[in-house]
Amino acid sequence: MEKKHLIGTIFTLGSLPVAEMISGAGFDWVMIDMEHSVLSLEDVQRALPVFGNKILRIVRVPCNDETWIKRVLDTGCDGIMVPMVKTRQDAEKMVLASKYPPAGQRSVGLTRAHGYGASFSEYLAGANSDLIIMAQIEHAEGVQNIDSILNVRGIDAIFIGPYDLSASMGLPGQVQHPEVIMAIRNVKNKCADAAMPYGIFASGPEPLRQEIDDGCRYILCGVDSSLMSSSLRDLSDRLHKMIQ
Ligand code: 3PY
Ligand code: MG
Repeated sequence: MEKKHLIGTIFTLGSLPVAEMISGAGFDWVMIDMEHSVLSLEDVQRALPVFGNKILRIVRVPCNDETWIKRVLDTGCDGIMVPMVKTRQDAEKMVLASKYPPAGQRSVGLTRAHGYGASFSEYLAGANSDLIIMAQIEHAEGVQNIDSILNVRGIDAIFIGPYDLSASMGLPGQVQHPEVIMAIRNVKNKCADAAMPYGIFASGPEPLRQEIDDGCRYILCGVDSSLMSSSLRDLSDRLHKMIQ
């Protein structure tokens, strides 16, 4: 039976053992973040086989750009997340860059995604339907234009970014502010009406209880670097207390 909720976390460190740890920890998906990290395309391509194919590997591209989208898809990831989709035009642009003709304008290469040639025809035949194309709604303008964005064919999921959304509303970091919560609720309701799967990020698990109850499909929690940093600080604090 297909899972209703997919749990994931964010990979930014580029370390192959960290990729192995994330996929071994039982997550359903990972967001490999090229927007807020120093990850190179080579880092991403090296990490993909280490994650393996039991975990859905979605790469967040640095921006809504045709060149980035084609190069990232050519690494052989399972899909992309495009930040800051604010208008119908933004949504159309990302879909055109993500789909091979006739649905779009993705250029045809011969890369890791195509098994370096061995699975060229199969990849071309399946890419438009199999790859997961996520649009991030994380700006007040995107919330305002959600109806027209949802009308663009070829988007597989909406991903809500509470941090950028709160910043665009003049409330940076205040992701629990009632106005931010109301804007998020609006997007969630529209997604539900359009039968569009959606996802959301939280830095820790607590607020995600509600999201699970509300039907969120792509649950995203934590960032590898901050998980490691907070465990290290916690360990150090506890040891310091013992020697006082
Ligand atoms: C945000 O909250 O802005 C995000 O992009 C989370 O991934
Ligand atoms: Mg963001």
